[in-house]
Amino acid sequence: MSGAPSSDPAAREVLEQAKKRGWVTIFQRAEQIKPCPIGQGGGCCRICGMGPCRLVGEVQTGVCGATESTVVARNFARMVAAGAAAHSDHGRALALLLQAVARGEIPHHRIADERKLRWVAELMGVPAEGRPVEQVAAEVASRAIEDFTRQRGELTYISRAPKKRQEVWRAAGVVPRGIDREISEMLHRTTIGTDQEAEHLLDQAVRVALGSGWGGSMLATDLSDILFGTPSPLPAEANLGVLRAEAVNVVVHGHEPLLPEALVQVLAEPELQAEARAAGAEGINLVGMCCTGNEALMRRGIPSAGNFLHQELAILTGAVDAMVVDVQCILEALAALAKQFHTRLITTSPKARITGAEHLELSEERALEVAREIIRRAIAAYRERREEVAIPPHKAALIAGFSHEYIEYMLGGRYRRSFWPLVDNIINGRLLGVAAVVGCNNPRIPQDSSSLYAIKELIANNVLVVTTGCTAVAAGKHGLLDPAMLELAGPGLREVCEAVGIGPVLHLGSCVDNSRVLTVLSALVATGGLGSDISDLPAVGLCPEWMSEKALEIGTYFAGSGATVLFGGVSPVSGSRAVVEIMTECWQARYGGRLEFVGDPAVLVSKAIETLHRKRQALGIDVQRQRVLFDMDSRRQLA
Ligand code: NFS
Repeated sequence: MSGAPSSDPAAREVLEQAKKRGWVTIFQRAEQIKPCPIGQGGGCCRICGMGPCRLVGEVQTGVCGATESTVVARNFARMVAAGAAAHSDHGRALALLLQAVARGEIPHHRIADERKLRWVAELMGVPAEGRPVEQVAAEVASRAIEDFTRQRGELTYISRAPKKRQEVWRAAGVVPRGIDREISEMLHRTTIGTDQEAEHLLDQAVRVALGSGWGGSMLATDLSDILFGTPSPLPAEANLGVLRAEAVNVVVHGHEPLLPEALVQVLAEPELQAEARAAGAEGINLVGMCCTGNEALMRRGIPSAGNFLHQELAILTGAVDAMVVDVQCILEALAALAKQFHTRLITTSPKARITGAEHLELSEERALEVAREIIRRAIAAYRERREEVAIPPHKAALIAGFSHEYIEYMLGGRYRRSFWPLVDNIINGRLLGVAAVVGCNNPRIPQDSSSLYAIKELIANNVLVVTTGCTAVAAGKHGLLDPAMLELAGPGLREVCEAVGIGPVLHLGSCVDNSRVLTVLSALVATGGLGSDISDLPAVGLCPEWMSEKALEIGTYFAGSGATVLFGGVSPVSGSRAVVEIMTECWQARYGGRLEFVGDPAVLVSKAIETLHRKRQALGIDVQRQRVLFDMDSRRQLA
């Protein structure tokens, strides 16, 4: 990769402008602030008032005597707990929303997918047959809420994992009890002078993460589907080019699906449209960003303006009239930046405010009212536009909306939903395996570069790729979610995709929707033919450009679920060789999965492909196919 900050031409164009105008973005701040190498590798302990203790050189322990492995494991475990708290709190919000809807407290809201509700009820052991939908919904909501607060016993959805996997967890003592209990216990155990054995701490990190993956996140996915509809494929577009100079542009950014759903509902109201036209605009253009963007994209085909590193860039186009945010991954810098433009930055969550932003609190009952008010504020801002509008013309067509239900249906047909065609094509060698390429942007890595490189190499080597979060948006912006991209796929993958009628890269949703990947993996095991546990499957997880604590939590639950997980970028545990060994060798022995940090994207991909071959060998299905190696020419063509 050259020294360019982004592999996205839209980003490069806006950054070029920003440089001329003296606007500062995350890209410059990342250059100015050099990360502390000790903290970066997890070796700085600041959990009490005797430190911070930086374990470096001669300093082998903290003031309390905490060793390198304890400090590094503790720091990692706390990051996992924070990530799990974020994703699970998102799930909790939906459980409470479902409860309110079931009680009739939100008249404008209906259950969108009754079939999914009844399926979830069955999984939870809630009797559904012949009962009114509200009753079933109320009980499902209570069961979901119980999963957060349970003190003893096992998380409900543990039963969705393969039997063998459940036994692995029971043997290791890591079956989550209640989602909140595990997070809270993790915080307790990482306080000064409590749990002081790295392996023991990291087992609890696995337990916390499983509580999110098979609990908070999986509930978030299921309950969103019930409340707003289960996604199925639809066409859309992605990148800054989805902003429209002549329209009132509202960017909805953050994570929770409630607001974009409300905005979609009111968007077409004649009064609002008339008000927009009276302000001189051609209409109202709603676009998404980050994971809220993914939610709206998956269910409503709302275009995505970009991923994590695009949030400031969108404002810099001068075309954003309102940027509405709720929780997670929202840059505080947006507040100061929006002030330099006419853009209204509006916070909507009772959990998150930003100094300098307008706050307009969203509650379930008032969702539509708030949505209208947001649009009105955007229209008012449109009248105040003062900077020249310069929208880079880049956008790509894509197909999004692959729920696991749809994948099963698409593979097997309407009347015989089945994962067998996928399993069969893995066994016969047309497909080498399946990879989930997920995660963030990180300004320390040229935007999207590692993710795109990994995806392209994998599909060229006949690996079916599923993607979520900001990586999914990266894939979308660069055309990789367009089925026409089949030309980049290896011959086996191409054949399978053509037969089924899909592209080689499937967008599965936002980051909580990584739980859809867990569901697909469990379904592959249940189909038979590829072993008896997730750890047997020729499947890998890659997170090439991680940045958030949530990414670490996702990686940990996949590793704890038996998958080989490879992260790019820097390692937050490089400060302790012992911790690195626990998360690779020990976890491999205990969970059949591992979490490894690999800086170099080429090594990352090689390791992923090696893993798939190794799994195939163990299953006795490995036919040696030549690895497609990219020479410089083909790389340039891809770029
Ligand atoms: Ni995931 Fe979504 Fe993006 Fe990373 Fe942030 S938006 S929850 S954490 S940056 S993928």
